[in-house]
Amino acid sequence: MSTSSTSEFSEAYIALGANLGDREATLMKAISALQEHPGIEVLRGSHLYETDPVGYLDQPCFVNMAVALRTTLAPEELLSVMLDVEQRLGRERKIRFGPRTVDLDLLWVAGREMDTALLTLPHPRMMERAFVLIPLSDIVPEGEPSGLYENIRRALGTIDGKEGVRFWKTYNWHSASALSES
Ligand code: X6L
Ligand code: MG
Ligand code: MG
Repeated sequence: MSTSSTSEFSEAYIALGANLGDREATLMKAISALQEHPGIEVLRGSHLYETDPVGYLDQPCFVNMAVALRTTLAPEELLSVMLDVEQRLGRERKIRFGPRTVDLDLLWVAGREMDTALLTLPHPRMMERAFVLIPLSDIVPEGEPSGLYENIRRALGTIDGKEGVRFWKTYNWHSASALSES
């Protein structure tokens, strides 16, 4: 029997970014909002990085980070929770690739590959973006069975733009329920 397809939890990784308002406070609120959802447990958080904008250059620097979570939700349900969190924190969609209060991107869900109109997994551009890979490499364990860690390391060896990602602040997520289980 396959454990990944029958487990009540899936492990997943999300990238977060913000470049308007109090960027750090907004990211912390987004993580708290995810954690407060009954079907989501935030397991680990990366450090915070200040990053030069990519794609649309005439906008403020971002703060980017990544979180690991486990969830009972299907990927589409998790995505819908993420979009709801973006809305509640005041995300407005104006300029494509432009400034945003907060952005939550679903990168990877254990054992899941999919390509629908709503969602592609793994995220098709995650291995091209230093502002995603550098935070992600903080929280993906070396022994991750799919080889995700090695894929991140390989991508980080070849991509451009790593100098545009600067360590900004340490961050340690302490999950209340993960602690109570241990
Ligand atoms: C050519 C054309 C090369 C477009 C790159 C890259 C477009 C990334 C969009 C691209 C291109 C994106 C963030 C950001 C954005 C972020 C930082 C995107 C979506 N989001 N820059 N730019 N952090 N530093 O979270 O990822 S827009
Ligand atoms: Mg994004
Ligand atoms: Mg997005």
